Amino acid sequence: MIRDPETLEALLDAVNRFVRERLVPAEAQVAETDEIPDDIVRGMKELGLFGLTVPEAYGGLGVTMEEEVMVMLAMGQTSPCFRSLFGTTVGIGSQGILFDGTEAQKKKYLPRLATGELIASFALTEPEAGSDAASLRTTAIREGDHYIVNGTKRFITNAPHAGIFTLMARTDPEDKGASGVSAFIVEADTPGITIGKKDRKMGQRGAHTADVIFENCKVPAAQLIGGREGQGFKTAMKVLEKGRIHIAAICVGAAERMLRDALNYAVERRQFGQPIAEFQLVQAMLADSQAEIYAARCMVIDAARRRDEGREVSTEASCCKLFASEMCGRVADRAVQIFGGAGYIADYGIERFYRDVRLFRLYEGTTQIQQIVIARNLVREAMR
Ligand code: COS
Repeated sequence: MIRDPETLEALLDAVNRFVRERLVPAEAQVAETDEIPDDIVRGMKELGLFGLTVPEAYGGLGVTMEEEVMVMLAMGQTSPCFRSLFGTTVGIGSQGILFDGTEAQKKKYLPRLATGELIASFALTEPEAGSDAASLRTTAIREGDHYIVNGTKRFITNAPHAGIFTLMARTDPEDKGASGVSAFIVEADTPGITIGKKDRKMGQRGAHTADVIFENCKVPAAQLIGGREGQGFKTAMKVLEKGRIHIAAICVGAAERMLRDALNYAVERRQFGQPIAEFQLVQAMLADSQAEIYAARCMVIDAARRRDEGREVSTEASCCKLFASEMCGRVADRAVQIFGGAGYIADYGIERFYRDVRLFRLYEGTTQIQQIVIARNLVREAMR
């Protein structure tokens, strides 16, 4: 759903300009230094990117899913690390508060998230619990008006920068499954929290992940999202479901960028007396990429519209994440192939994208998890 085409167009123009003029020229530097410069972060805040999904009543732009997708298609045109900084805040980091938080929790945190003053991280994954999210072991045991949290969270995006964590922890240690899990908003400066050293990753330099270790961390009971125990796994699933459409849109944007770079290279690069773009074997790679990008783009927009209509989109969100991330991987591979030897050399940039986009098939639910979600939904429906 697009609320007002003119307002959206103005936002997209601003985002496209920002991507073109500020982010793309900074890509190599960010990859080199592993830091996003402060003036770029300021620019993101000025554009309202940190408040994209926060409702207007709490100081954000309150975009619909379709509008969010349009912004992510534009943001995807540059290094994914830039999206990662505000994307976890407007996405999985804060949506739990929005979906299931109390009014007091929304009022306390959403306005500060919307301005970018607070960065939000999503703390679900653990050393022993990734795809099997319901098996998480971090505990939050009620003692009076507090919970005592113990456990380790792993690969937590933006952990070194986070002001708050949406934390999933087991409030009922007797219940080993999903219904023993609760969600909390934990302020990062709460005593008992240690952030591990930044992970050394395959790509996406500039985006930082780390362990978050909780040792007898005393979290006020008022931080329990929605004030109800046992709802945390469902909150996490709702958050991830929406996040999958968001990430799929980023995959489409990144694939468009890689195809554009590969096409420009193919037109310039001459072999056997002609631009390599004139060879049919190269054209096949360009054509297959364009067709798959178009398919993924249509899927993502359709899923977003369905979600805006209030329809159930568990299957569609997983289809989008599965297809768009795998498609993005194929396009990255073909783009490197079209660049030939230059595709393997860092100076040309495509090698960096190839590494950066590899993560899309892994995080926020691997391809195999998306297959499981889709198949389970199909079978459940058929057996009804
Ligand atoms: N929206 C709302 N509720 C949902 C939901 C969704 N999309 N998906 C599941 N639930 C609910 C179920 O309805 C169920 O509630 P009831 O007990 O009331 O019926 C509850 O959550 C447990 O669901 P389920 O039985 O499906 O749990 P499983 O442990 O079997 O879940 C999958 C399996 C694979 C679906 C889940 O663990 C998952 O998505 N894993 C991937 C997690 C992930 O993305 N990790 C990446 C790191 S986080 S960035």
